[in-house]
Amino acid sequence: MAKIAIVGATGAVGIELVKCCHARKAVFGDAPPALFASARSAGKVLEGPYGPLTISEFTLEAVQGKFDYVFLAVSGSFSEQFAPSLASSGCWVIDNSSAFRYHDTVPLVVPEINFSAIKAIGGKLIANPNCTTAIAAMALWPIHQAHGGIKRMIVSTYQASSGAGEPGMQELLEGSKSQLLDGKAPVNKVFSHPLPFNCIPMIDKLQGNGYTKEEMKVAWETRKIFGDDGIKLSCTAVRIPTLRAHAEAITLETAGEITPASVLECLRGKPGVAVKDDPGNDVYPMPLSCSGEDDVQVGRIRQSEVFGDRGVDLFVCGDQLLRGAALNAVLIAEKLEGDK
Ligand code: 11C
Repeated sequence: MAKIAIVGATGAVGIELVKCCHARKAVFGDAPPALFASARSAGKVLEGPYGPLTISEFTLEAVQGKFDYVFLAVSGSFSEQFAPSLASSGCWVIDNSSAFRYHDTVPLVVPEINFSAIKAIGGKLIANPNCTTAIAAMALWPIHQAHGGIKRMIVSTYQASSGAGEPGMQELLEGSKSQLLDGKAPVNKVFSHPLPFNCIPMIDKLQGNGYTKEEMKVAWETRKIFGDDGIKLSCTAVRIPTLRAHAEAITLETAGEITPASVLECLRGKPGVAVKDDPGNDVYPMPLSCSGEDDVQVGRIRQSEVFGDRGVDLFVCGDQLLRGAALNAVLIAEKLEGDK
């Protein structure tokens, strides 16, 4: 029976972490995870698949050394402050923030791809990737392996409001309602512009090279997860008015020859990947059809007009809160539990 703590349990990712643990009761046991959040949320009751669970205030003393797995769904600064002490107290700490993703001493893990990095790097702190990276990586890794490696990629993202957490989703819903029901322009506080009926081509902070941090995360993290610093990747990240699934259009060039058929062959049967590629019958990945689903969907696979027999274009979609956050983290813990 694994002892699990979820810190940041009241947020959109925290709530999905509870559901993902419950769905794996056969692995972790029947006991519910202990839920922690800020003093403001302490005492609140969270309704979920285990029944009502009361949130406790997070303190280092309440958590360190007391759990097998601690999932952090908190800010980067919170993780920076507490994750190392929690990990050195003997808990496995799986951190959803970007605080440690680029540290050489911390593995950045998509369990189907580079679980072995945990043992290779050592330590008990594990970083969970950015959602946009994790979703694309599920589709790209089999292609990378089967075609002599991906050399270059151009990624354009269509990112859901859930990337900004529950407040982002609420702002989209409230803004859409106020426009449609009252004819009032949507108000924006979470996003830098109104999101309903709009798209915003700027996610996270601008970097010195003109890209945003979200765009650079996709490049930095893909290279680290794939263990290949040679991959060239250029990304444009765009927020669109969807609720909880990110979509990505990807053009890639491989070292070896590649065809839509060879892509289908390498993707078929891969855990966590669902091929949705029958455009003649309107079957392709979409945010609505992958919301609430564990699998990342891949489709619209076609030979690239730019890279010829060394390139394809494809479209990928995944639930931002699941593969992009909670599910990936819980699958890491599930594999660690299986490794015992
Ligand atoms: C978004 N990808 O859609 C971001 C959210 O690095 O974990 C996740 C940020 C991160 O806004």
